[in-house]
Amino acid sequence: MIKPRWMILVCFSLISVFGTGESLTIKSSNILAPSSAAIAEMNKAIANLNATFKKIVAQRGRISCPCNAYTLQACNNQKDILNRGLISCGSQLSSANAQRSSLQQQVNDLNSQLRSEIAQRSSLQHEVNVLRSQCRRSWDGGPHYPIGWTYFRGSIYYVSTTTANWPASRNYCLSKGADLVVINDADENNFVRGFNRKAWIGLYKSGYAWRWVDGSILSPSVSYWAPREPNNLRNREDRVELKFYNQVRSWNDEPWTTSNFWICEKKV
Ligand code: 2F8
Ligand code: CA
Repeated sequence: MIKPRWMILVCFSLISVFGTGESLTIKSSNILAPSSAAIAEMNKAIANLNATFKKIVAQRGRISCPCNAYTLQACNNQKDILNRGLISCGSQLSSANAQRSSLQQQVNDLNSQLRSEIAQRSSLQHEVNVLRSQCRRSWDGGPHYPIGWTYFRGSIYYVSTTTANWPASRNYCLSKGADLVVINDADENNFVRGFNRKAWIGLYKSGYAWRWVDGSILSPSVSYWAPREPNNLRNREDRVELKFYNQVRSWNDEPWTTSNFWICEKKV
């Protein structure tokens, strides 16, 4: 049988365990970012509480109260203290269990968030790789045009920044794998007029006809001579310039020796 004096000591030491509840307090840093260490800490606290609970129950079972009315009262008081300890211990246990569940939930949530972010990163990485390879392909062999060349309807066009006679102009274009521009319709004529330059085009006199540099004969329905042109002034005008770029009827015949800007065209 345990003496009431010892009981009081045992009870006070047990109650001091429950007094402030500090041993159960979870650091806010752990709650914000729960880790397996935080869960382990909770499990330890819960195990301690369970052990304490069992100890109190065992101590209470071992109390055997004497018949003396005075000591009986003291003994019952100790029993009350132990019972209150049990109640406090039980409620702290449930609170610790609830905190552990909440922490576990946070760990689960964070893990699933992590998994989803890893999957998202992998998908983005894949996208980056695809774009990189597309860029590389485009840079290596895709449709990229040299600086100064402008794309229009399947061709690229270049307007010179210096001037030269007609054959020298044509040679420049040929050296670039292009030729002087061949104007096939009104849209293309309007496009080249948009360069706002008096410039050589790929049209020249061939016998009595006008011929494009691609070998085709000028069609009267697709010609844009300026009024009163071609006039073959002084009987020496055998090449064509786009002269009046502000108007649809913009062409003029000129001697090949005239120094002009020029327009190259290259099919792409
Ligand atoms: O330089 C030749 C050029 O001279 C004139 O234009 C300034 C002629 N224009 C007219 O006669 C209306 C062009 O036909 C000629 O090519
Ligand atoms: Ca003329």
